[in-house]
Amino acid sequence: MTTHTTPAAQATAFPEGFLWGASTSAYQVEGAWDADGKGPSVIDVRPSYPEGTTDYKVAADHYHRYAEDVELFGQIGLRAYRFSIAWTRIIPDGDGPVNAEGVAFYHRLIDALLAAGIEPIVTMYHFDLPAALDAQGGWANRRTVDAFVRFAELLFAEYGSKVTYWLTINEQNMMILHGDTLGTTTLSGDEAKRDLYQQNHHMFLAQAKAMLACHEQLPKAKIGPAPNIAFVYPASSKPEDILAADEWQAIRNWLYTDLAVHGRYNSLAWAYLGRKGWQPEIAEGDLEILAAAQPDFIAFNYYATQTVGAPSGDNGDLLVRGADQQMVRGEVGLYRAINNPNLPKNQFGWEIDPVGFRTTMRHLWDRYRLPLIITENGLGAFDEVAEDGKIHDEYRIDYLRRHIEQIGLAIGDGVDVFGYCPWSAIDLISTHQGVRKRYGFIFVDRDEFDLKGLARVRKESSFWYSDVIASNGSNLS
Ligand code: BGP
Repeated sequence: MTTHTTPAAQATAFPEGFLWGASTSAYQVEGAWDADGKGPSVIDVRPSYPEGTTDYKVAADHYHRYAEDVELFGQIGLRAYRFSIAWTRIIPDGDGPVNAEGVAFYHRLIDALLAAGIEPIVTMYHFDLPAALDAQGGWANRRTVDAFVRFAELLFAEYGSKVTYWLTINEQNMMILHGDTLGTTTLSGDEAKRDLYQQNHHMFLAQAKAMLACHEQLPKAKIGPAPNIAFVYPASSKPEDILAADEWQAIRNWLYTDLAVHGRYNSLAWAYLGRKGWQPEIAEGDLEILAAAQPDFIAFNYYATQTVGAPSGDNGDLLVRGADQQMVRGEVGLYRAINNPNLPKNQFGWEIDPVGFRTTMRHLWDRYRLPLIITENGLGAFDEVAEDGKIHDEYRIDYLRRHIEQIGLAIGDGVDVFGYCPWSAIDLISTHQGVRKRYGFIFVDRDEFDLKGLARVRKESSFWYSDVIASNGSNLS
């Protein structure tokens, strides 16, 4: 449906060594939530789970089946696998004793990946804060910063001889803007928002200290942030629409990347926080630490762009349809949420915008001149096993093809992109819709209420992706 009438639409070959990969996160794929000494995370102690899913804590049981899974990743031909390490497997209460069995699990996983020729890309924290730290205030408590830095240093010491690529915090911006994976709070209104931006500041500090420690401990390693970046379009060429788009762009995107790269608060976002009375307290020395830390690359997750217009100042500025992290919500008086009439939506209401992917890459490159890696992108769908026993996910192939094409075009634009890890390597638990909403290249035979055998079956998209990888992106047919 996209027409390629864009200027300079000249794709360039993907560079040698391009990291064709796929992604998961610990709590969504591993299961074994309390096995072998693992402590509970905020995810494990949630009072309810998406869609009332039972056996949520089994997930895809990757903890017990990682060897079979890595073998399948090898068959697909993955050159990289982005996964997260569960903090509570390594340090069950977040800052106490180390759990040797948890440490050993990730050694086994990393060793299996390396033996299969797959580059491990490690996220240090993907939504699963230790529940014991949450009970002490979570990220609102500065001690969590120290706990994270200790955890990070331990990971570097344990796995640093095997892992080159490190990601600090997955989608810090989505945790702040949507909040449901952050931890518990009893606050509300402005107090809750102020607290949220204090947590945000502490996460920035934790990230900066982890980047500094990484460079000190592992001179050859590379580390970067992993926000969700969605380019923001103005609804029209009206000057007021442009201003509104700038506001949301700063608050949603640039606040996080400016801080990670330049070590300073984006000024539009800072002014917004000031008007609201939500600016965090900055302790002596914090700004120096933020400024001293430098990422080696920017990893980002991309699913959709967002479109906003000038606000009307009433509830009409809000999009009232249970907006999740990929839908623009709007903020009364600041920017109005707009349904982009030029874009189709997936069955969960997320706009599909491959060209916006190119725009997002171009802007990230232009702003920061750091190499980019895409650590999530993909299509959730209710996949079914057909009568022939196969999973015919042509819709996913179409989605991925159209996004990979845009990476080629972005490379042609001069953008340095060194990897693509779509979501997800294997079916796992969705953050919002339980088990039936699937993203994987590999089907896992279970549903919401029946664990069945958890058998693995490669989907048609995985065979297509094998050809893409084997041709280094030149064969997308
Ligand atoms: C991102 C998260 C992932 C994943 C993905 C898909 O925001 O980093 O953990 O869940 O979104 O979202 P969902 O599972 O809600 O479809």
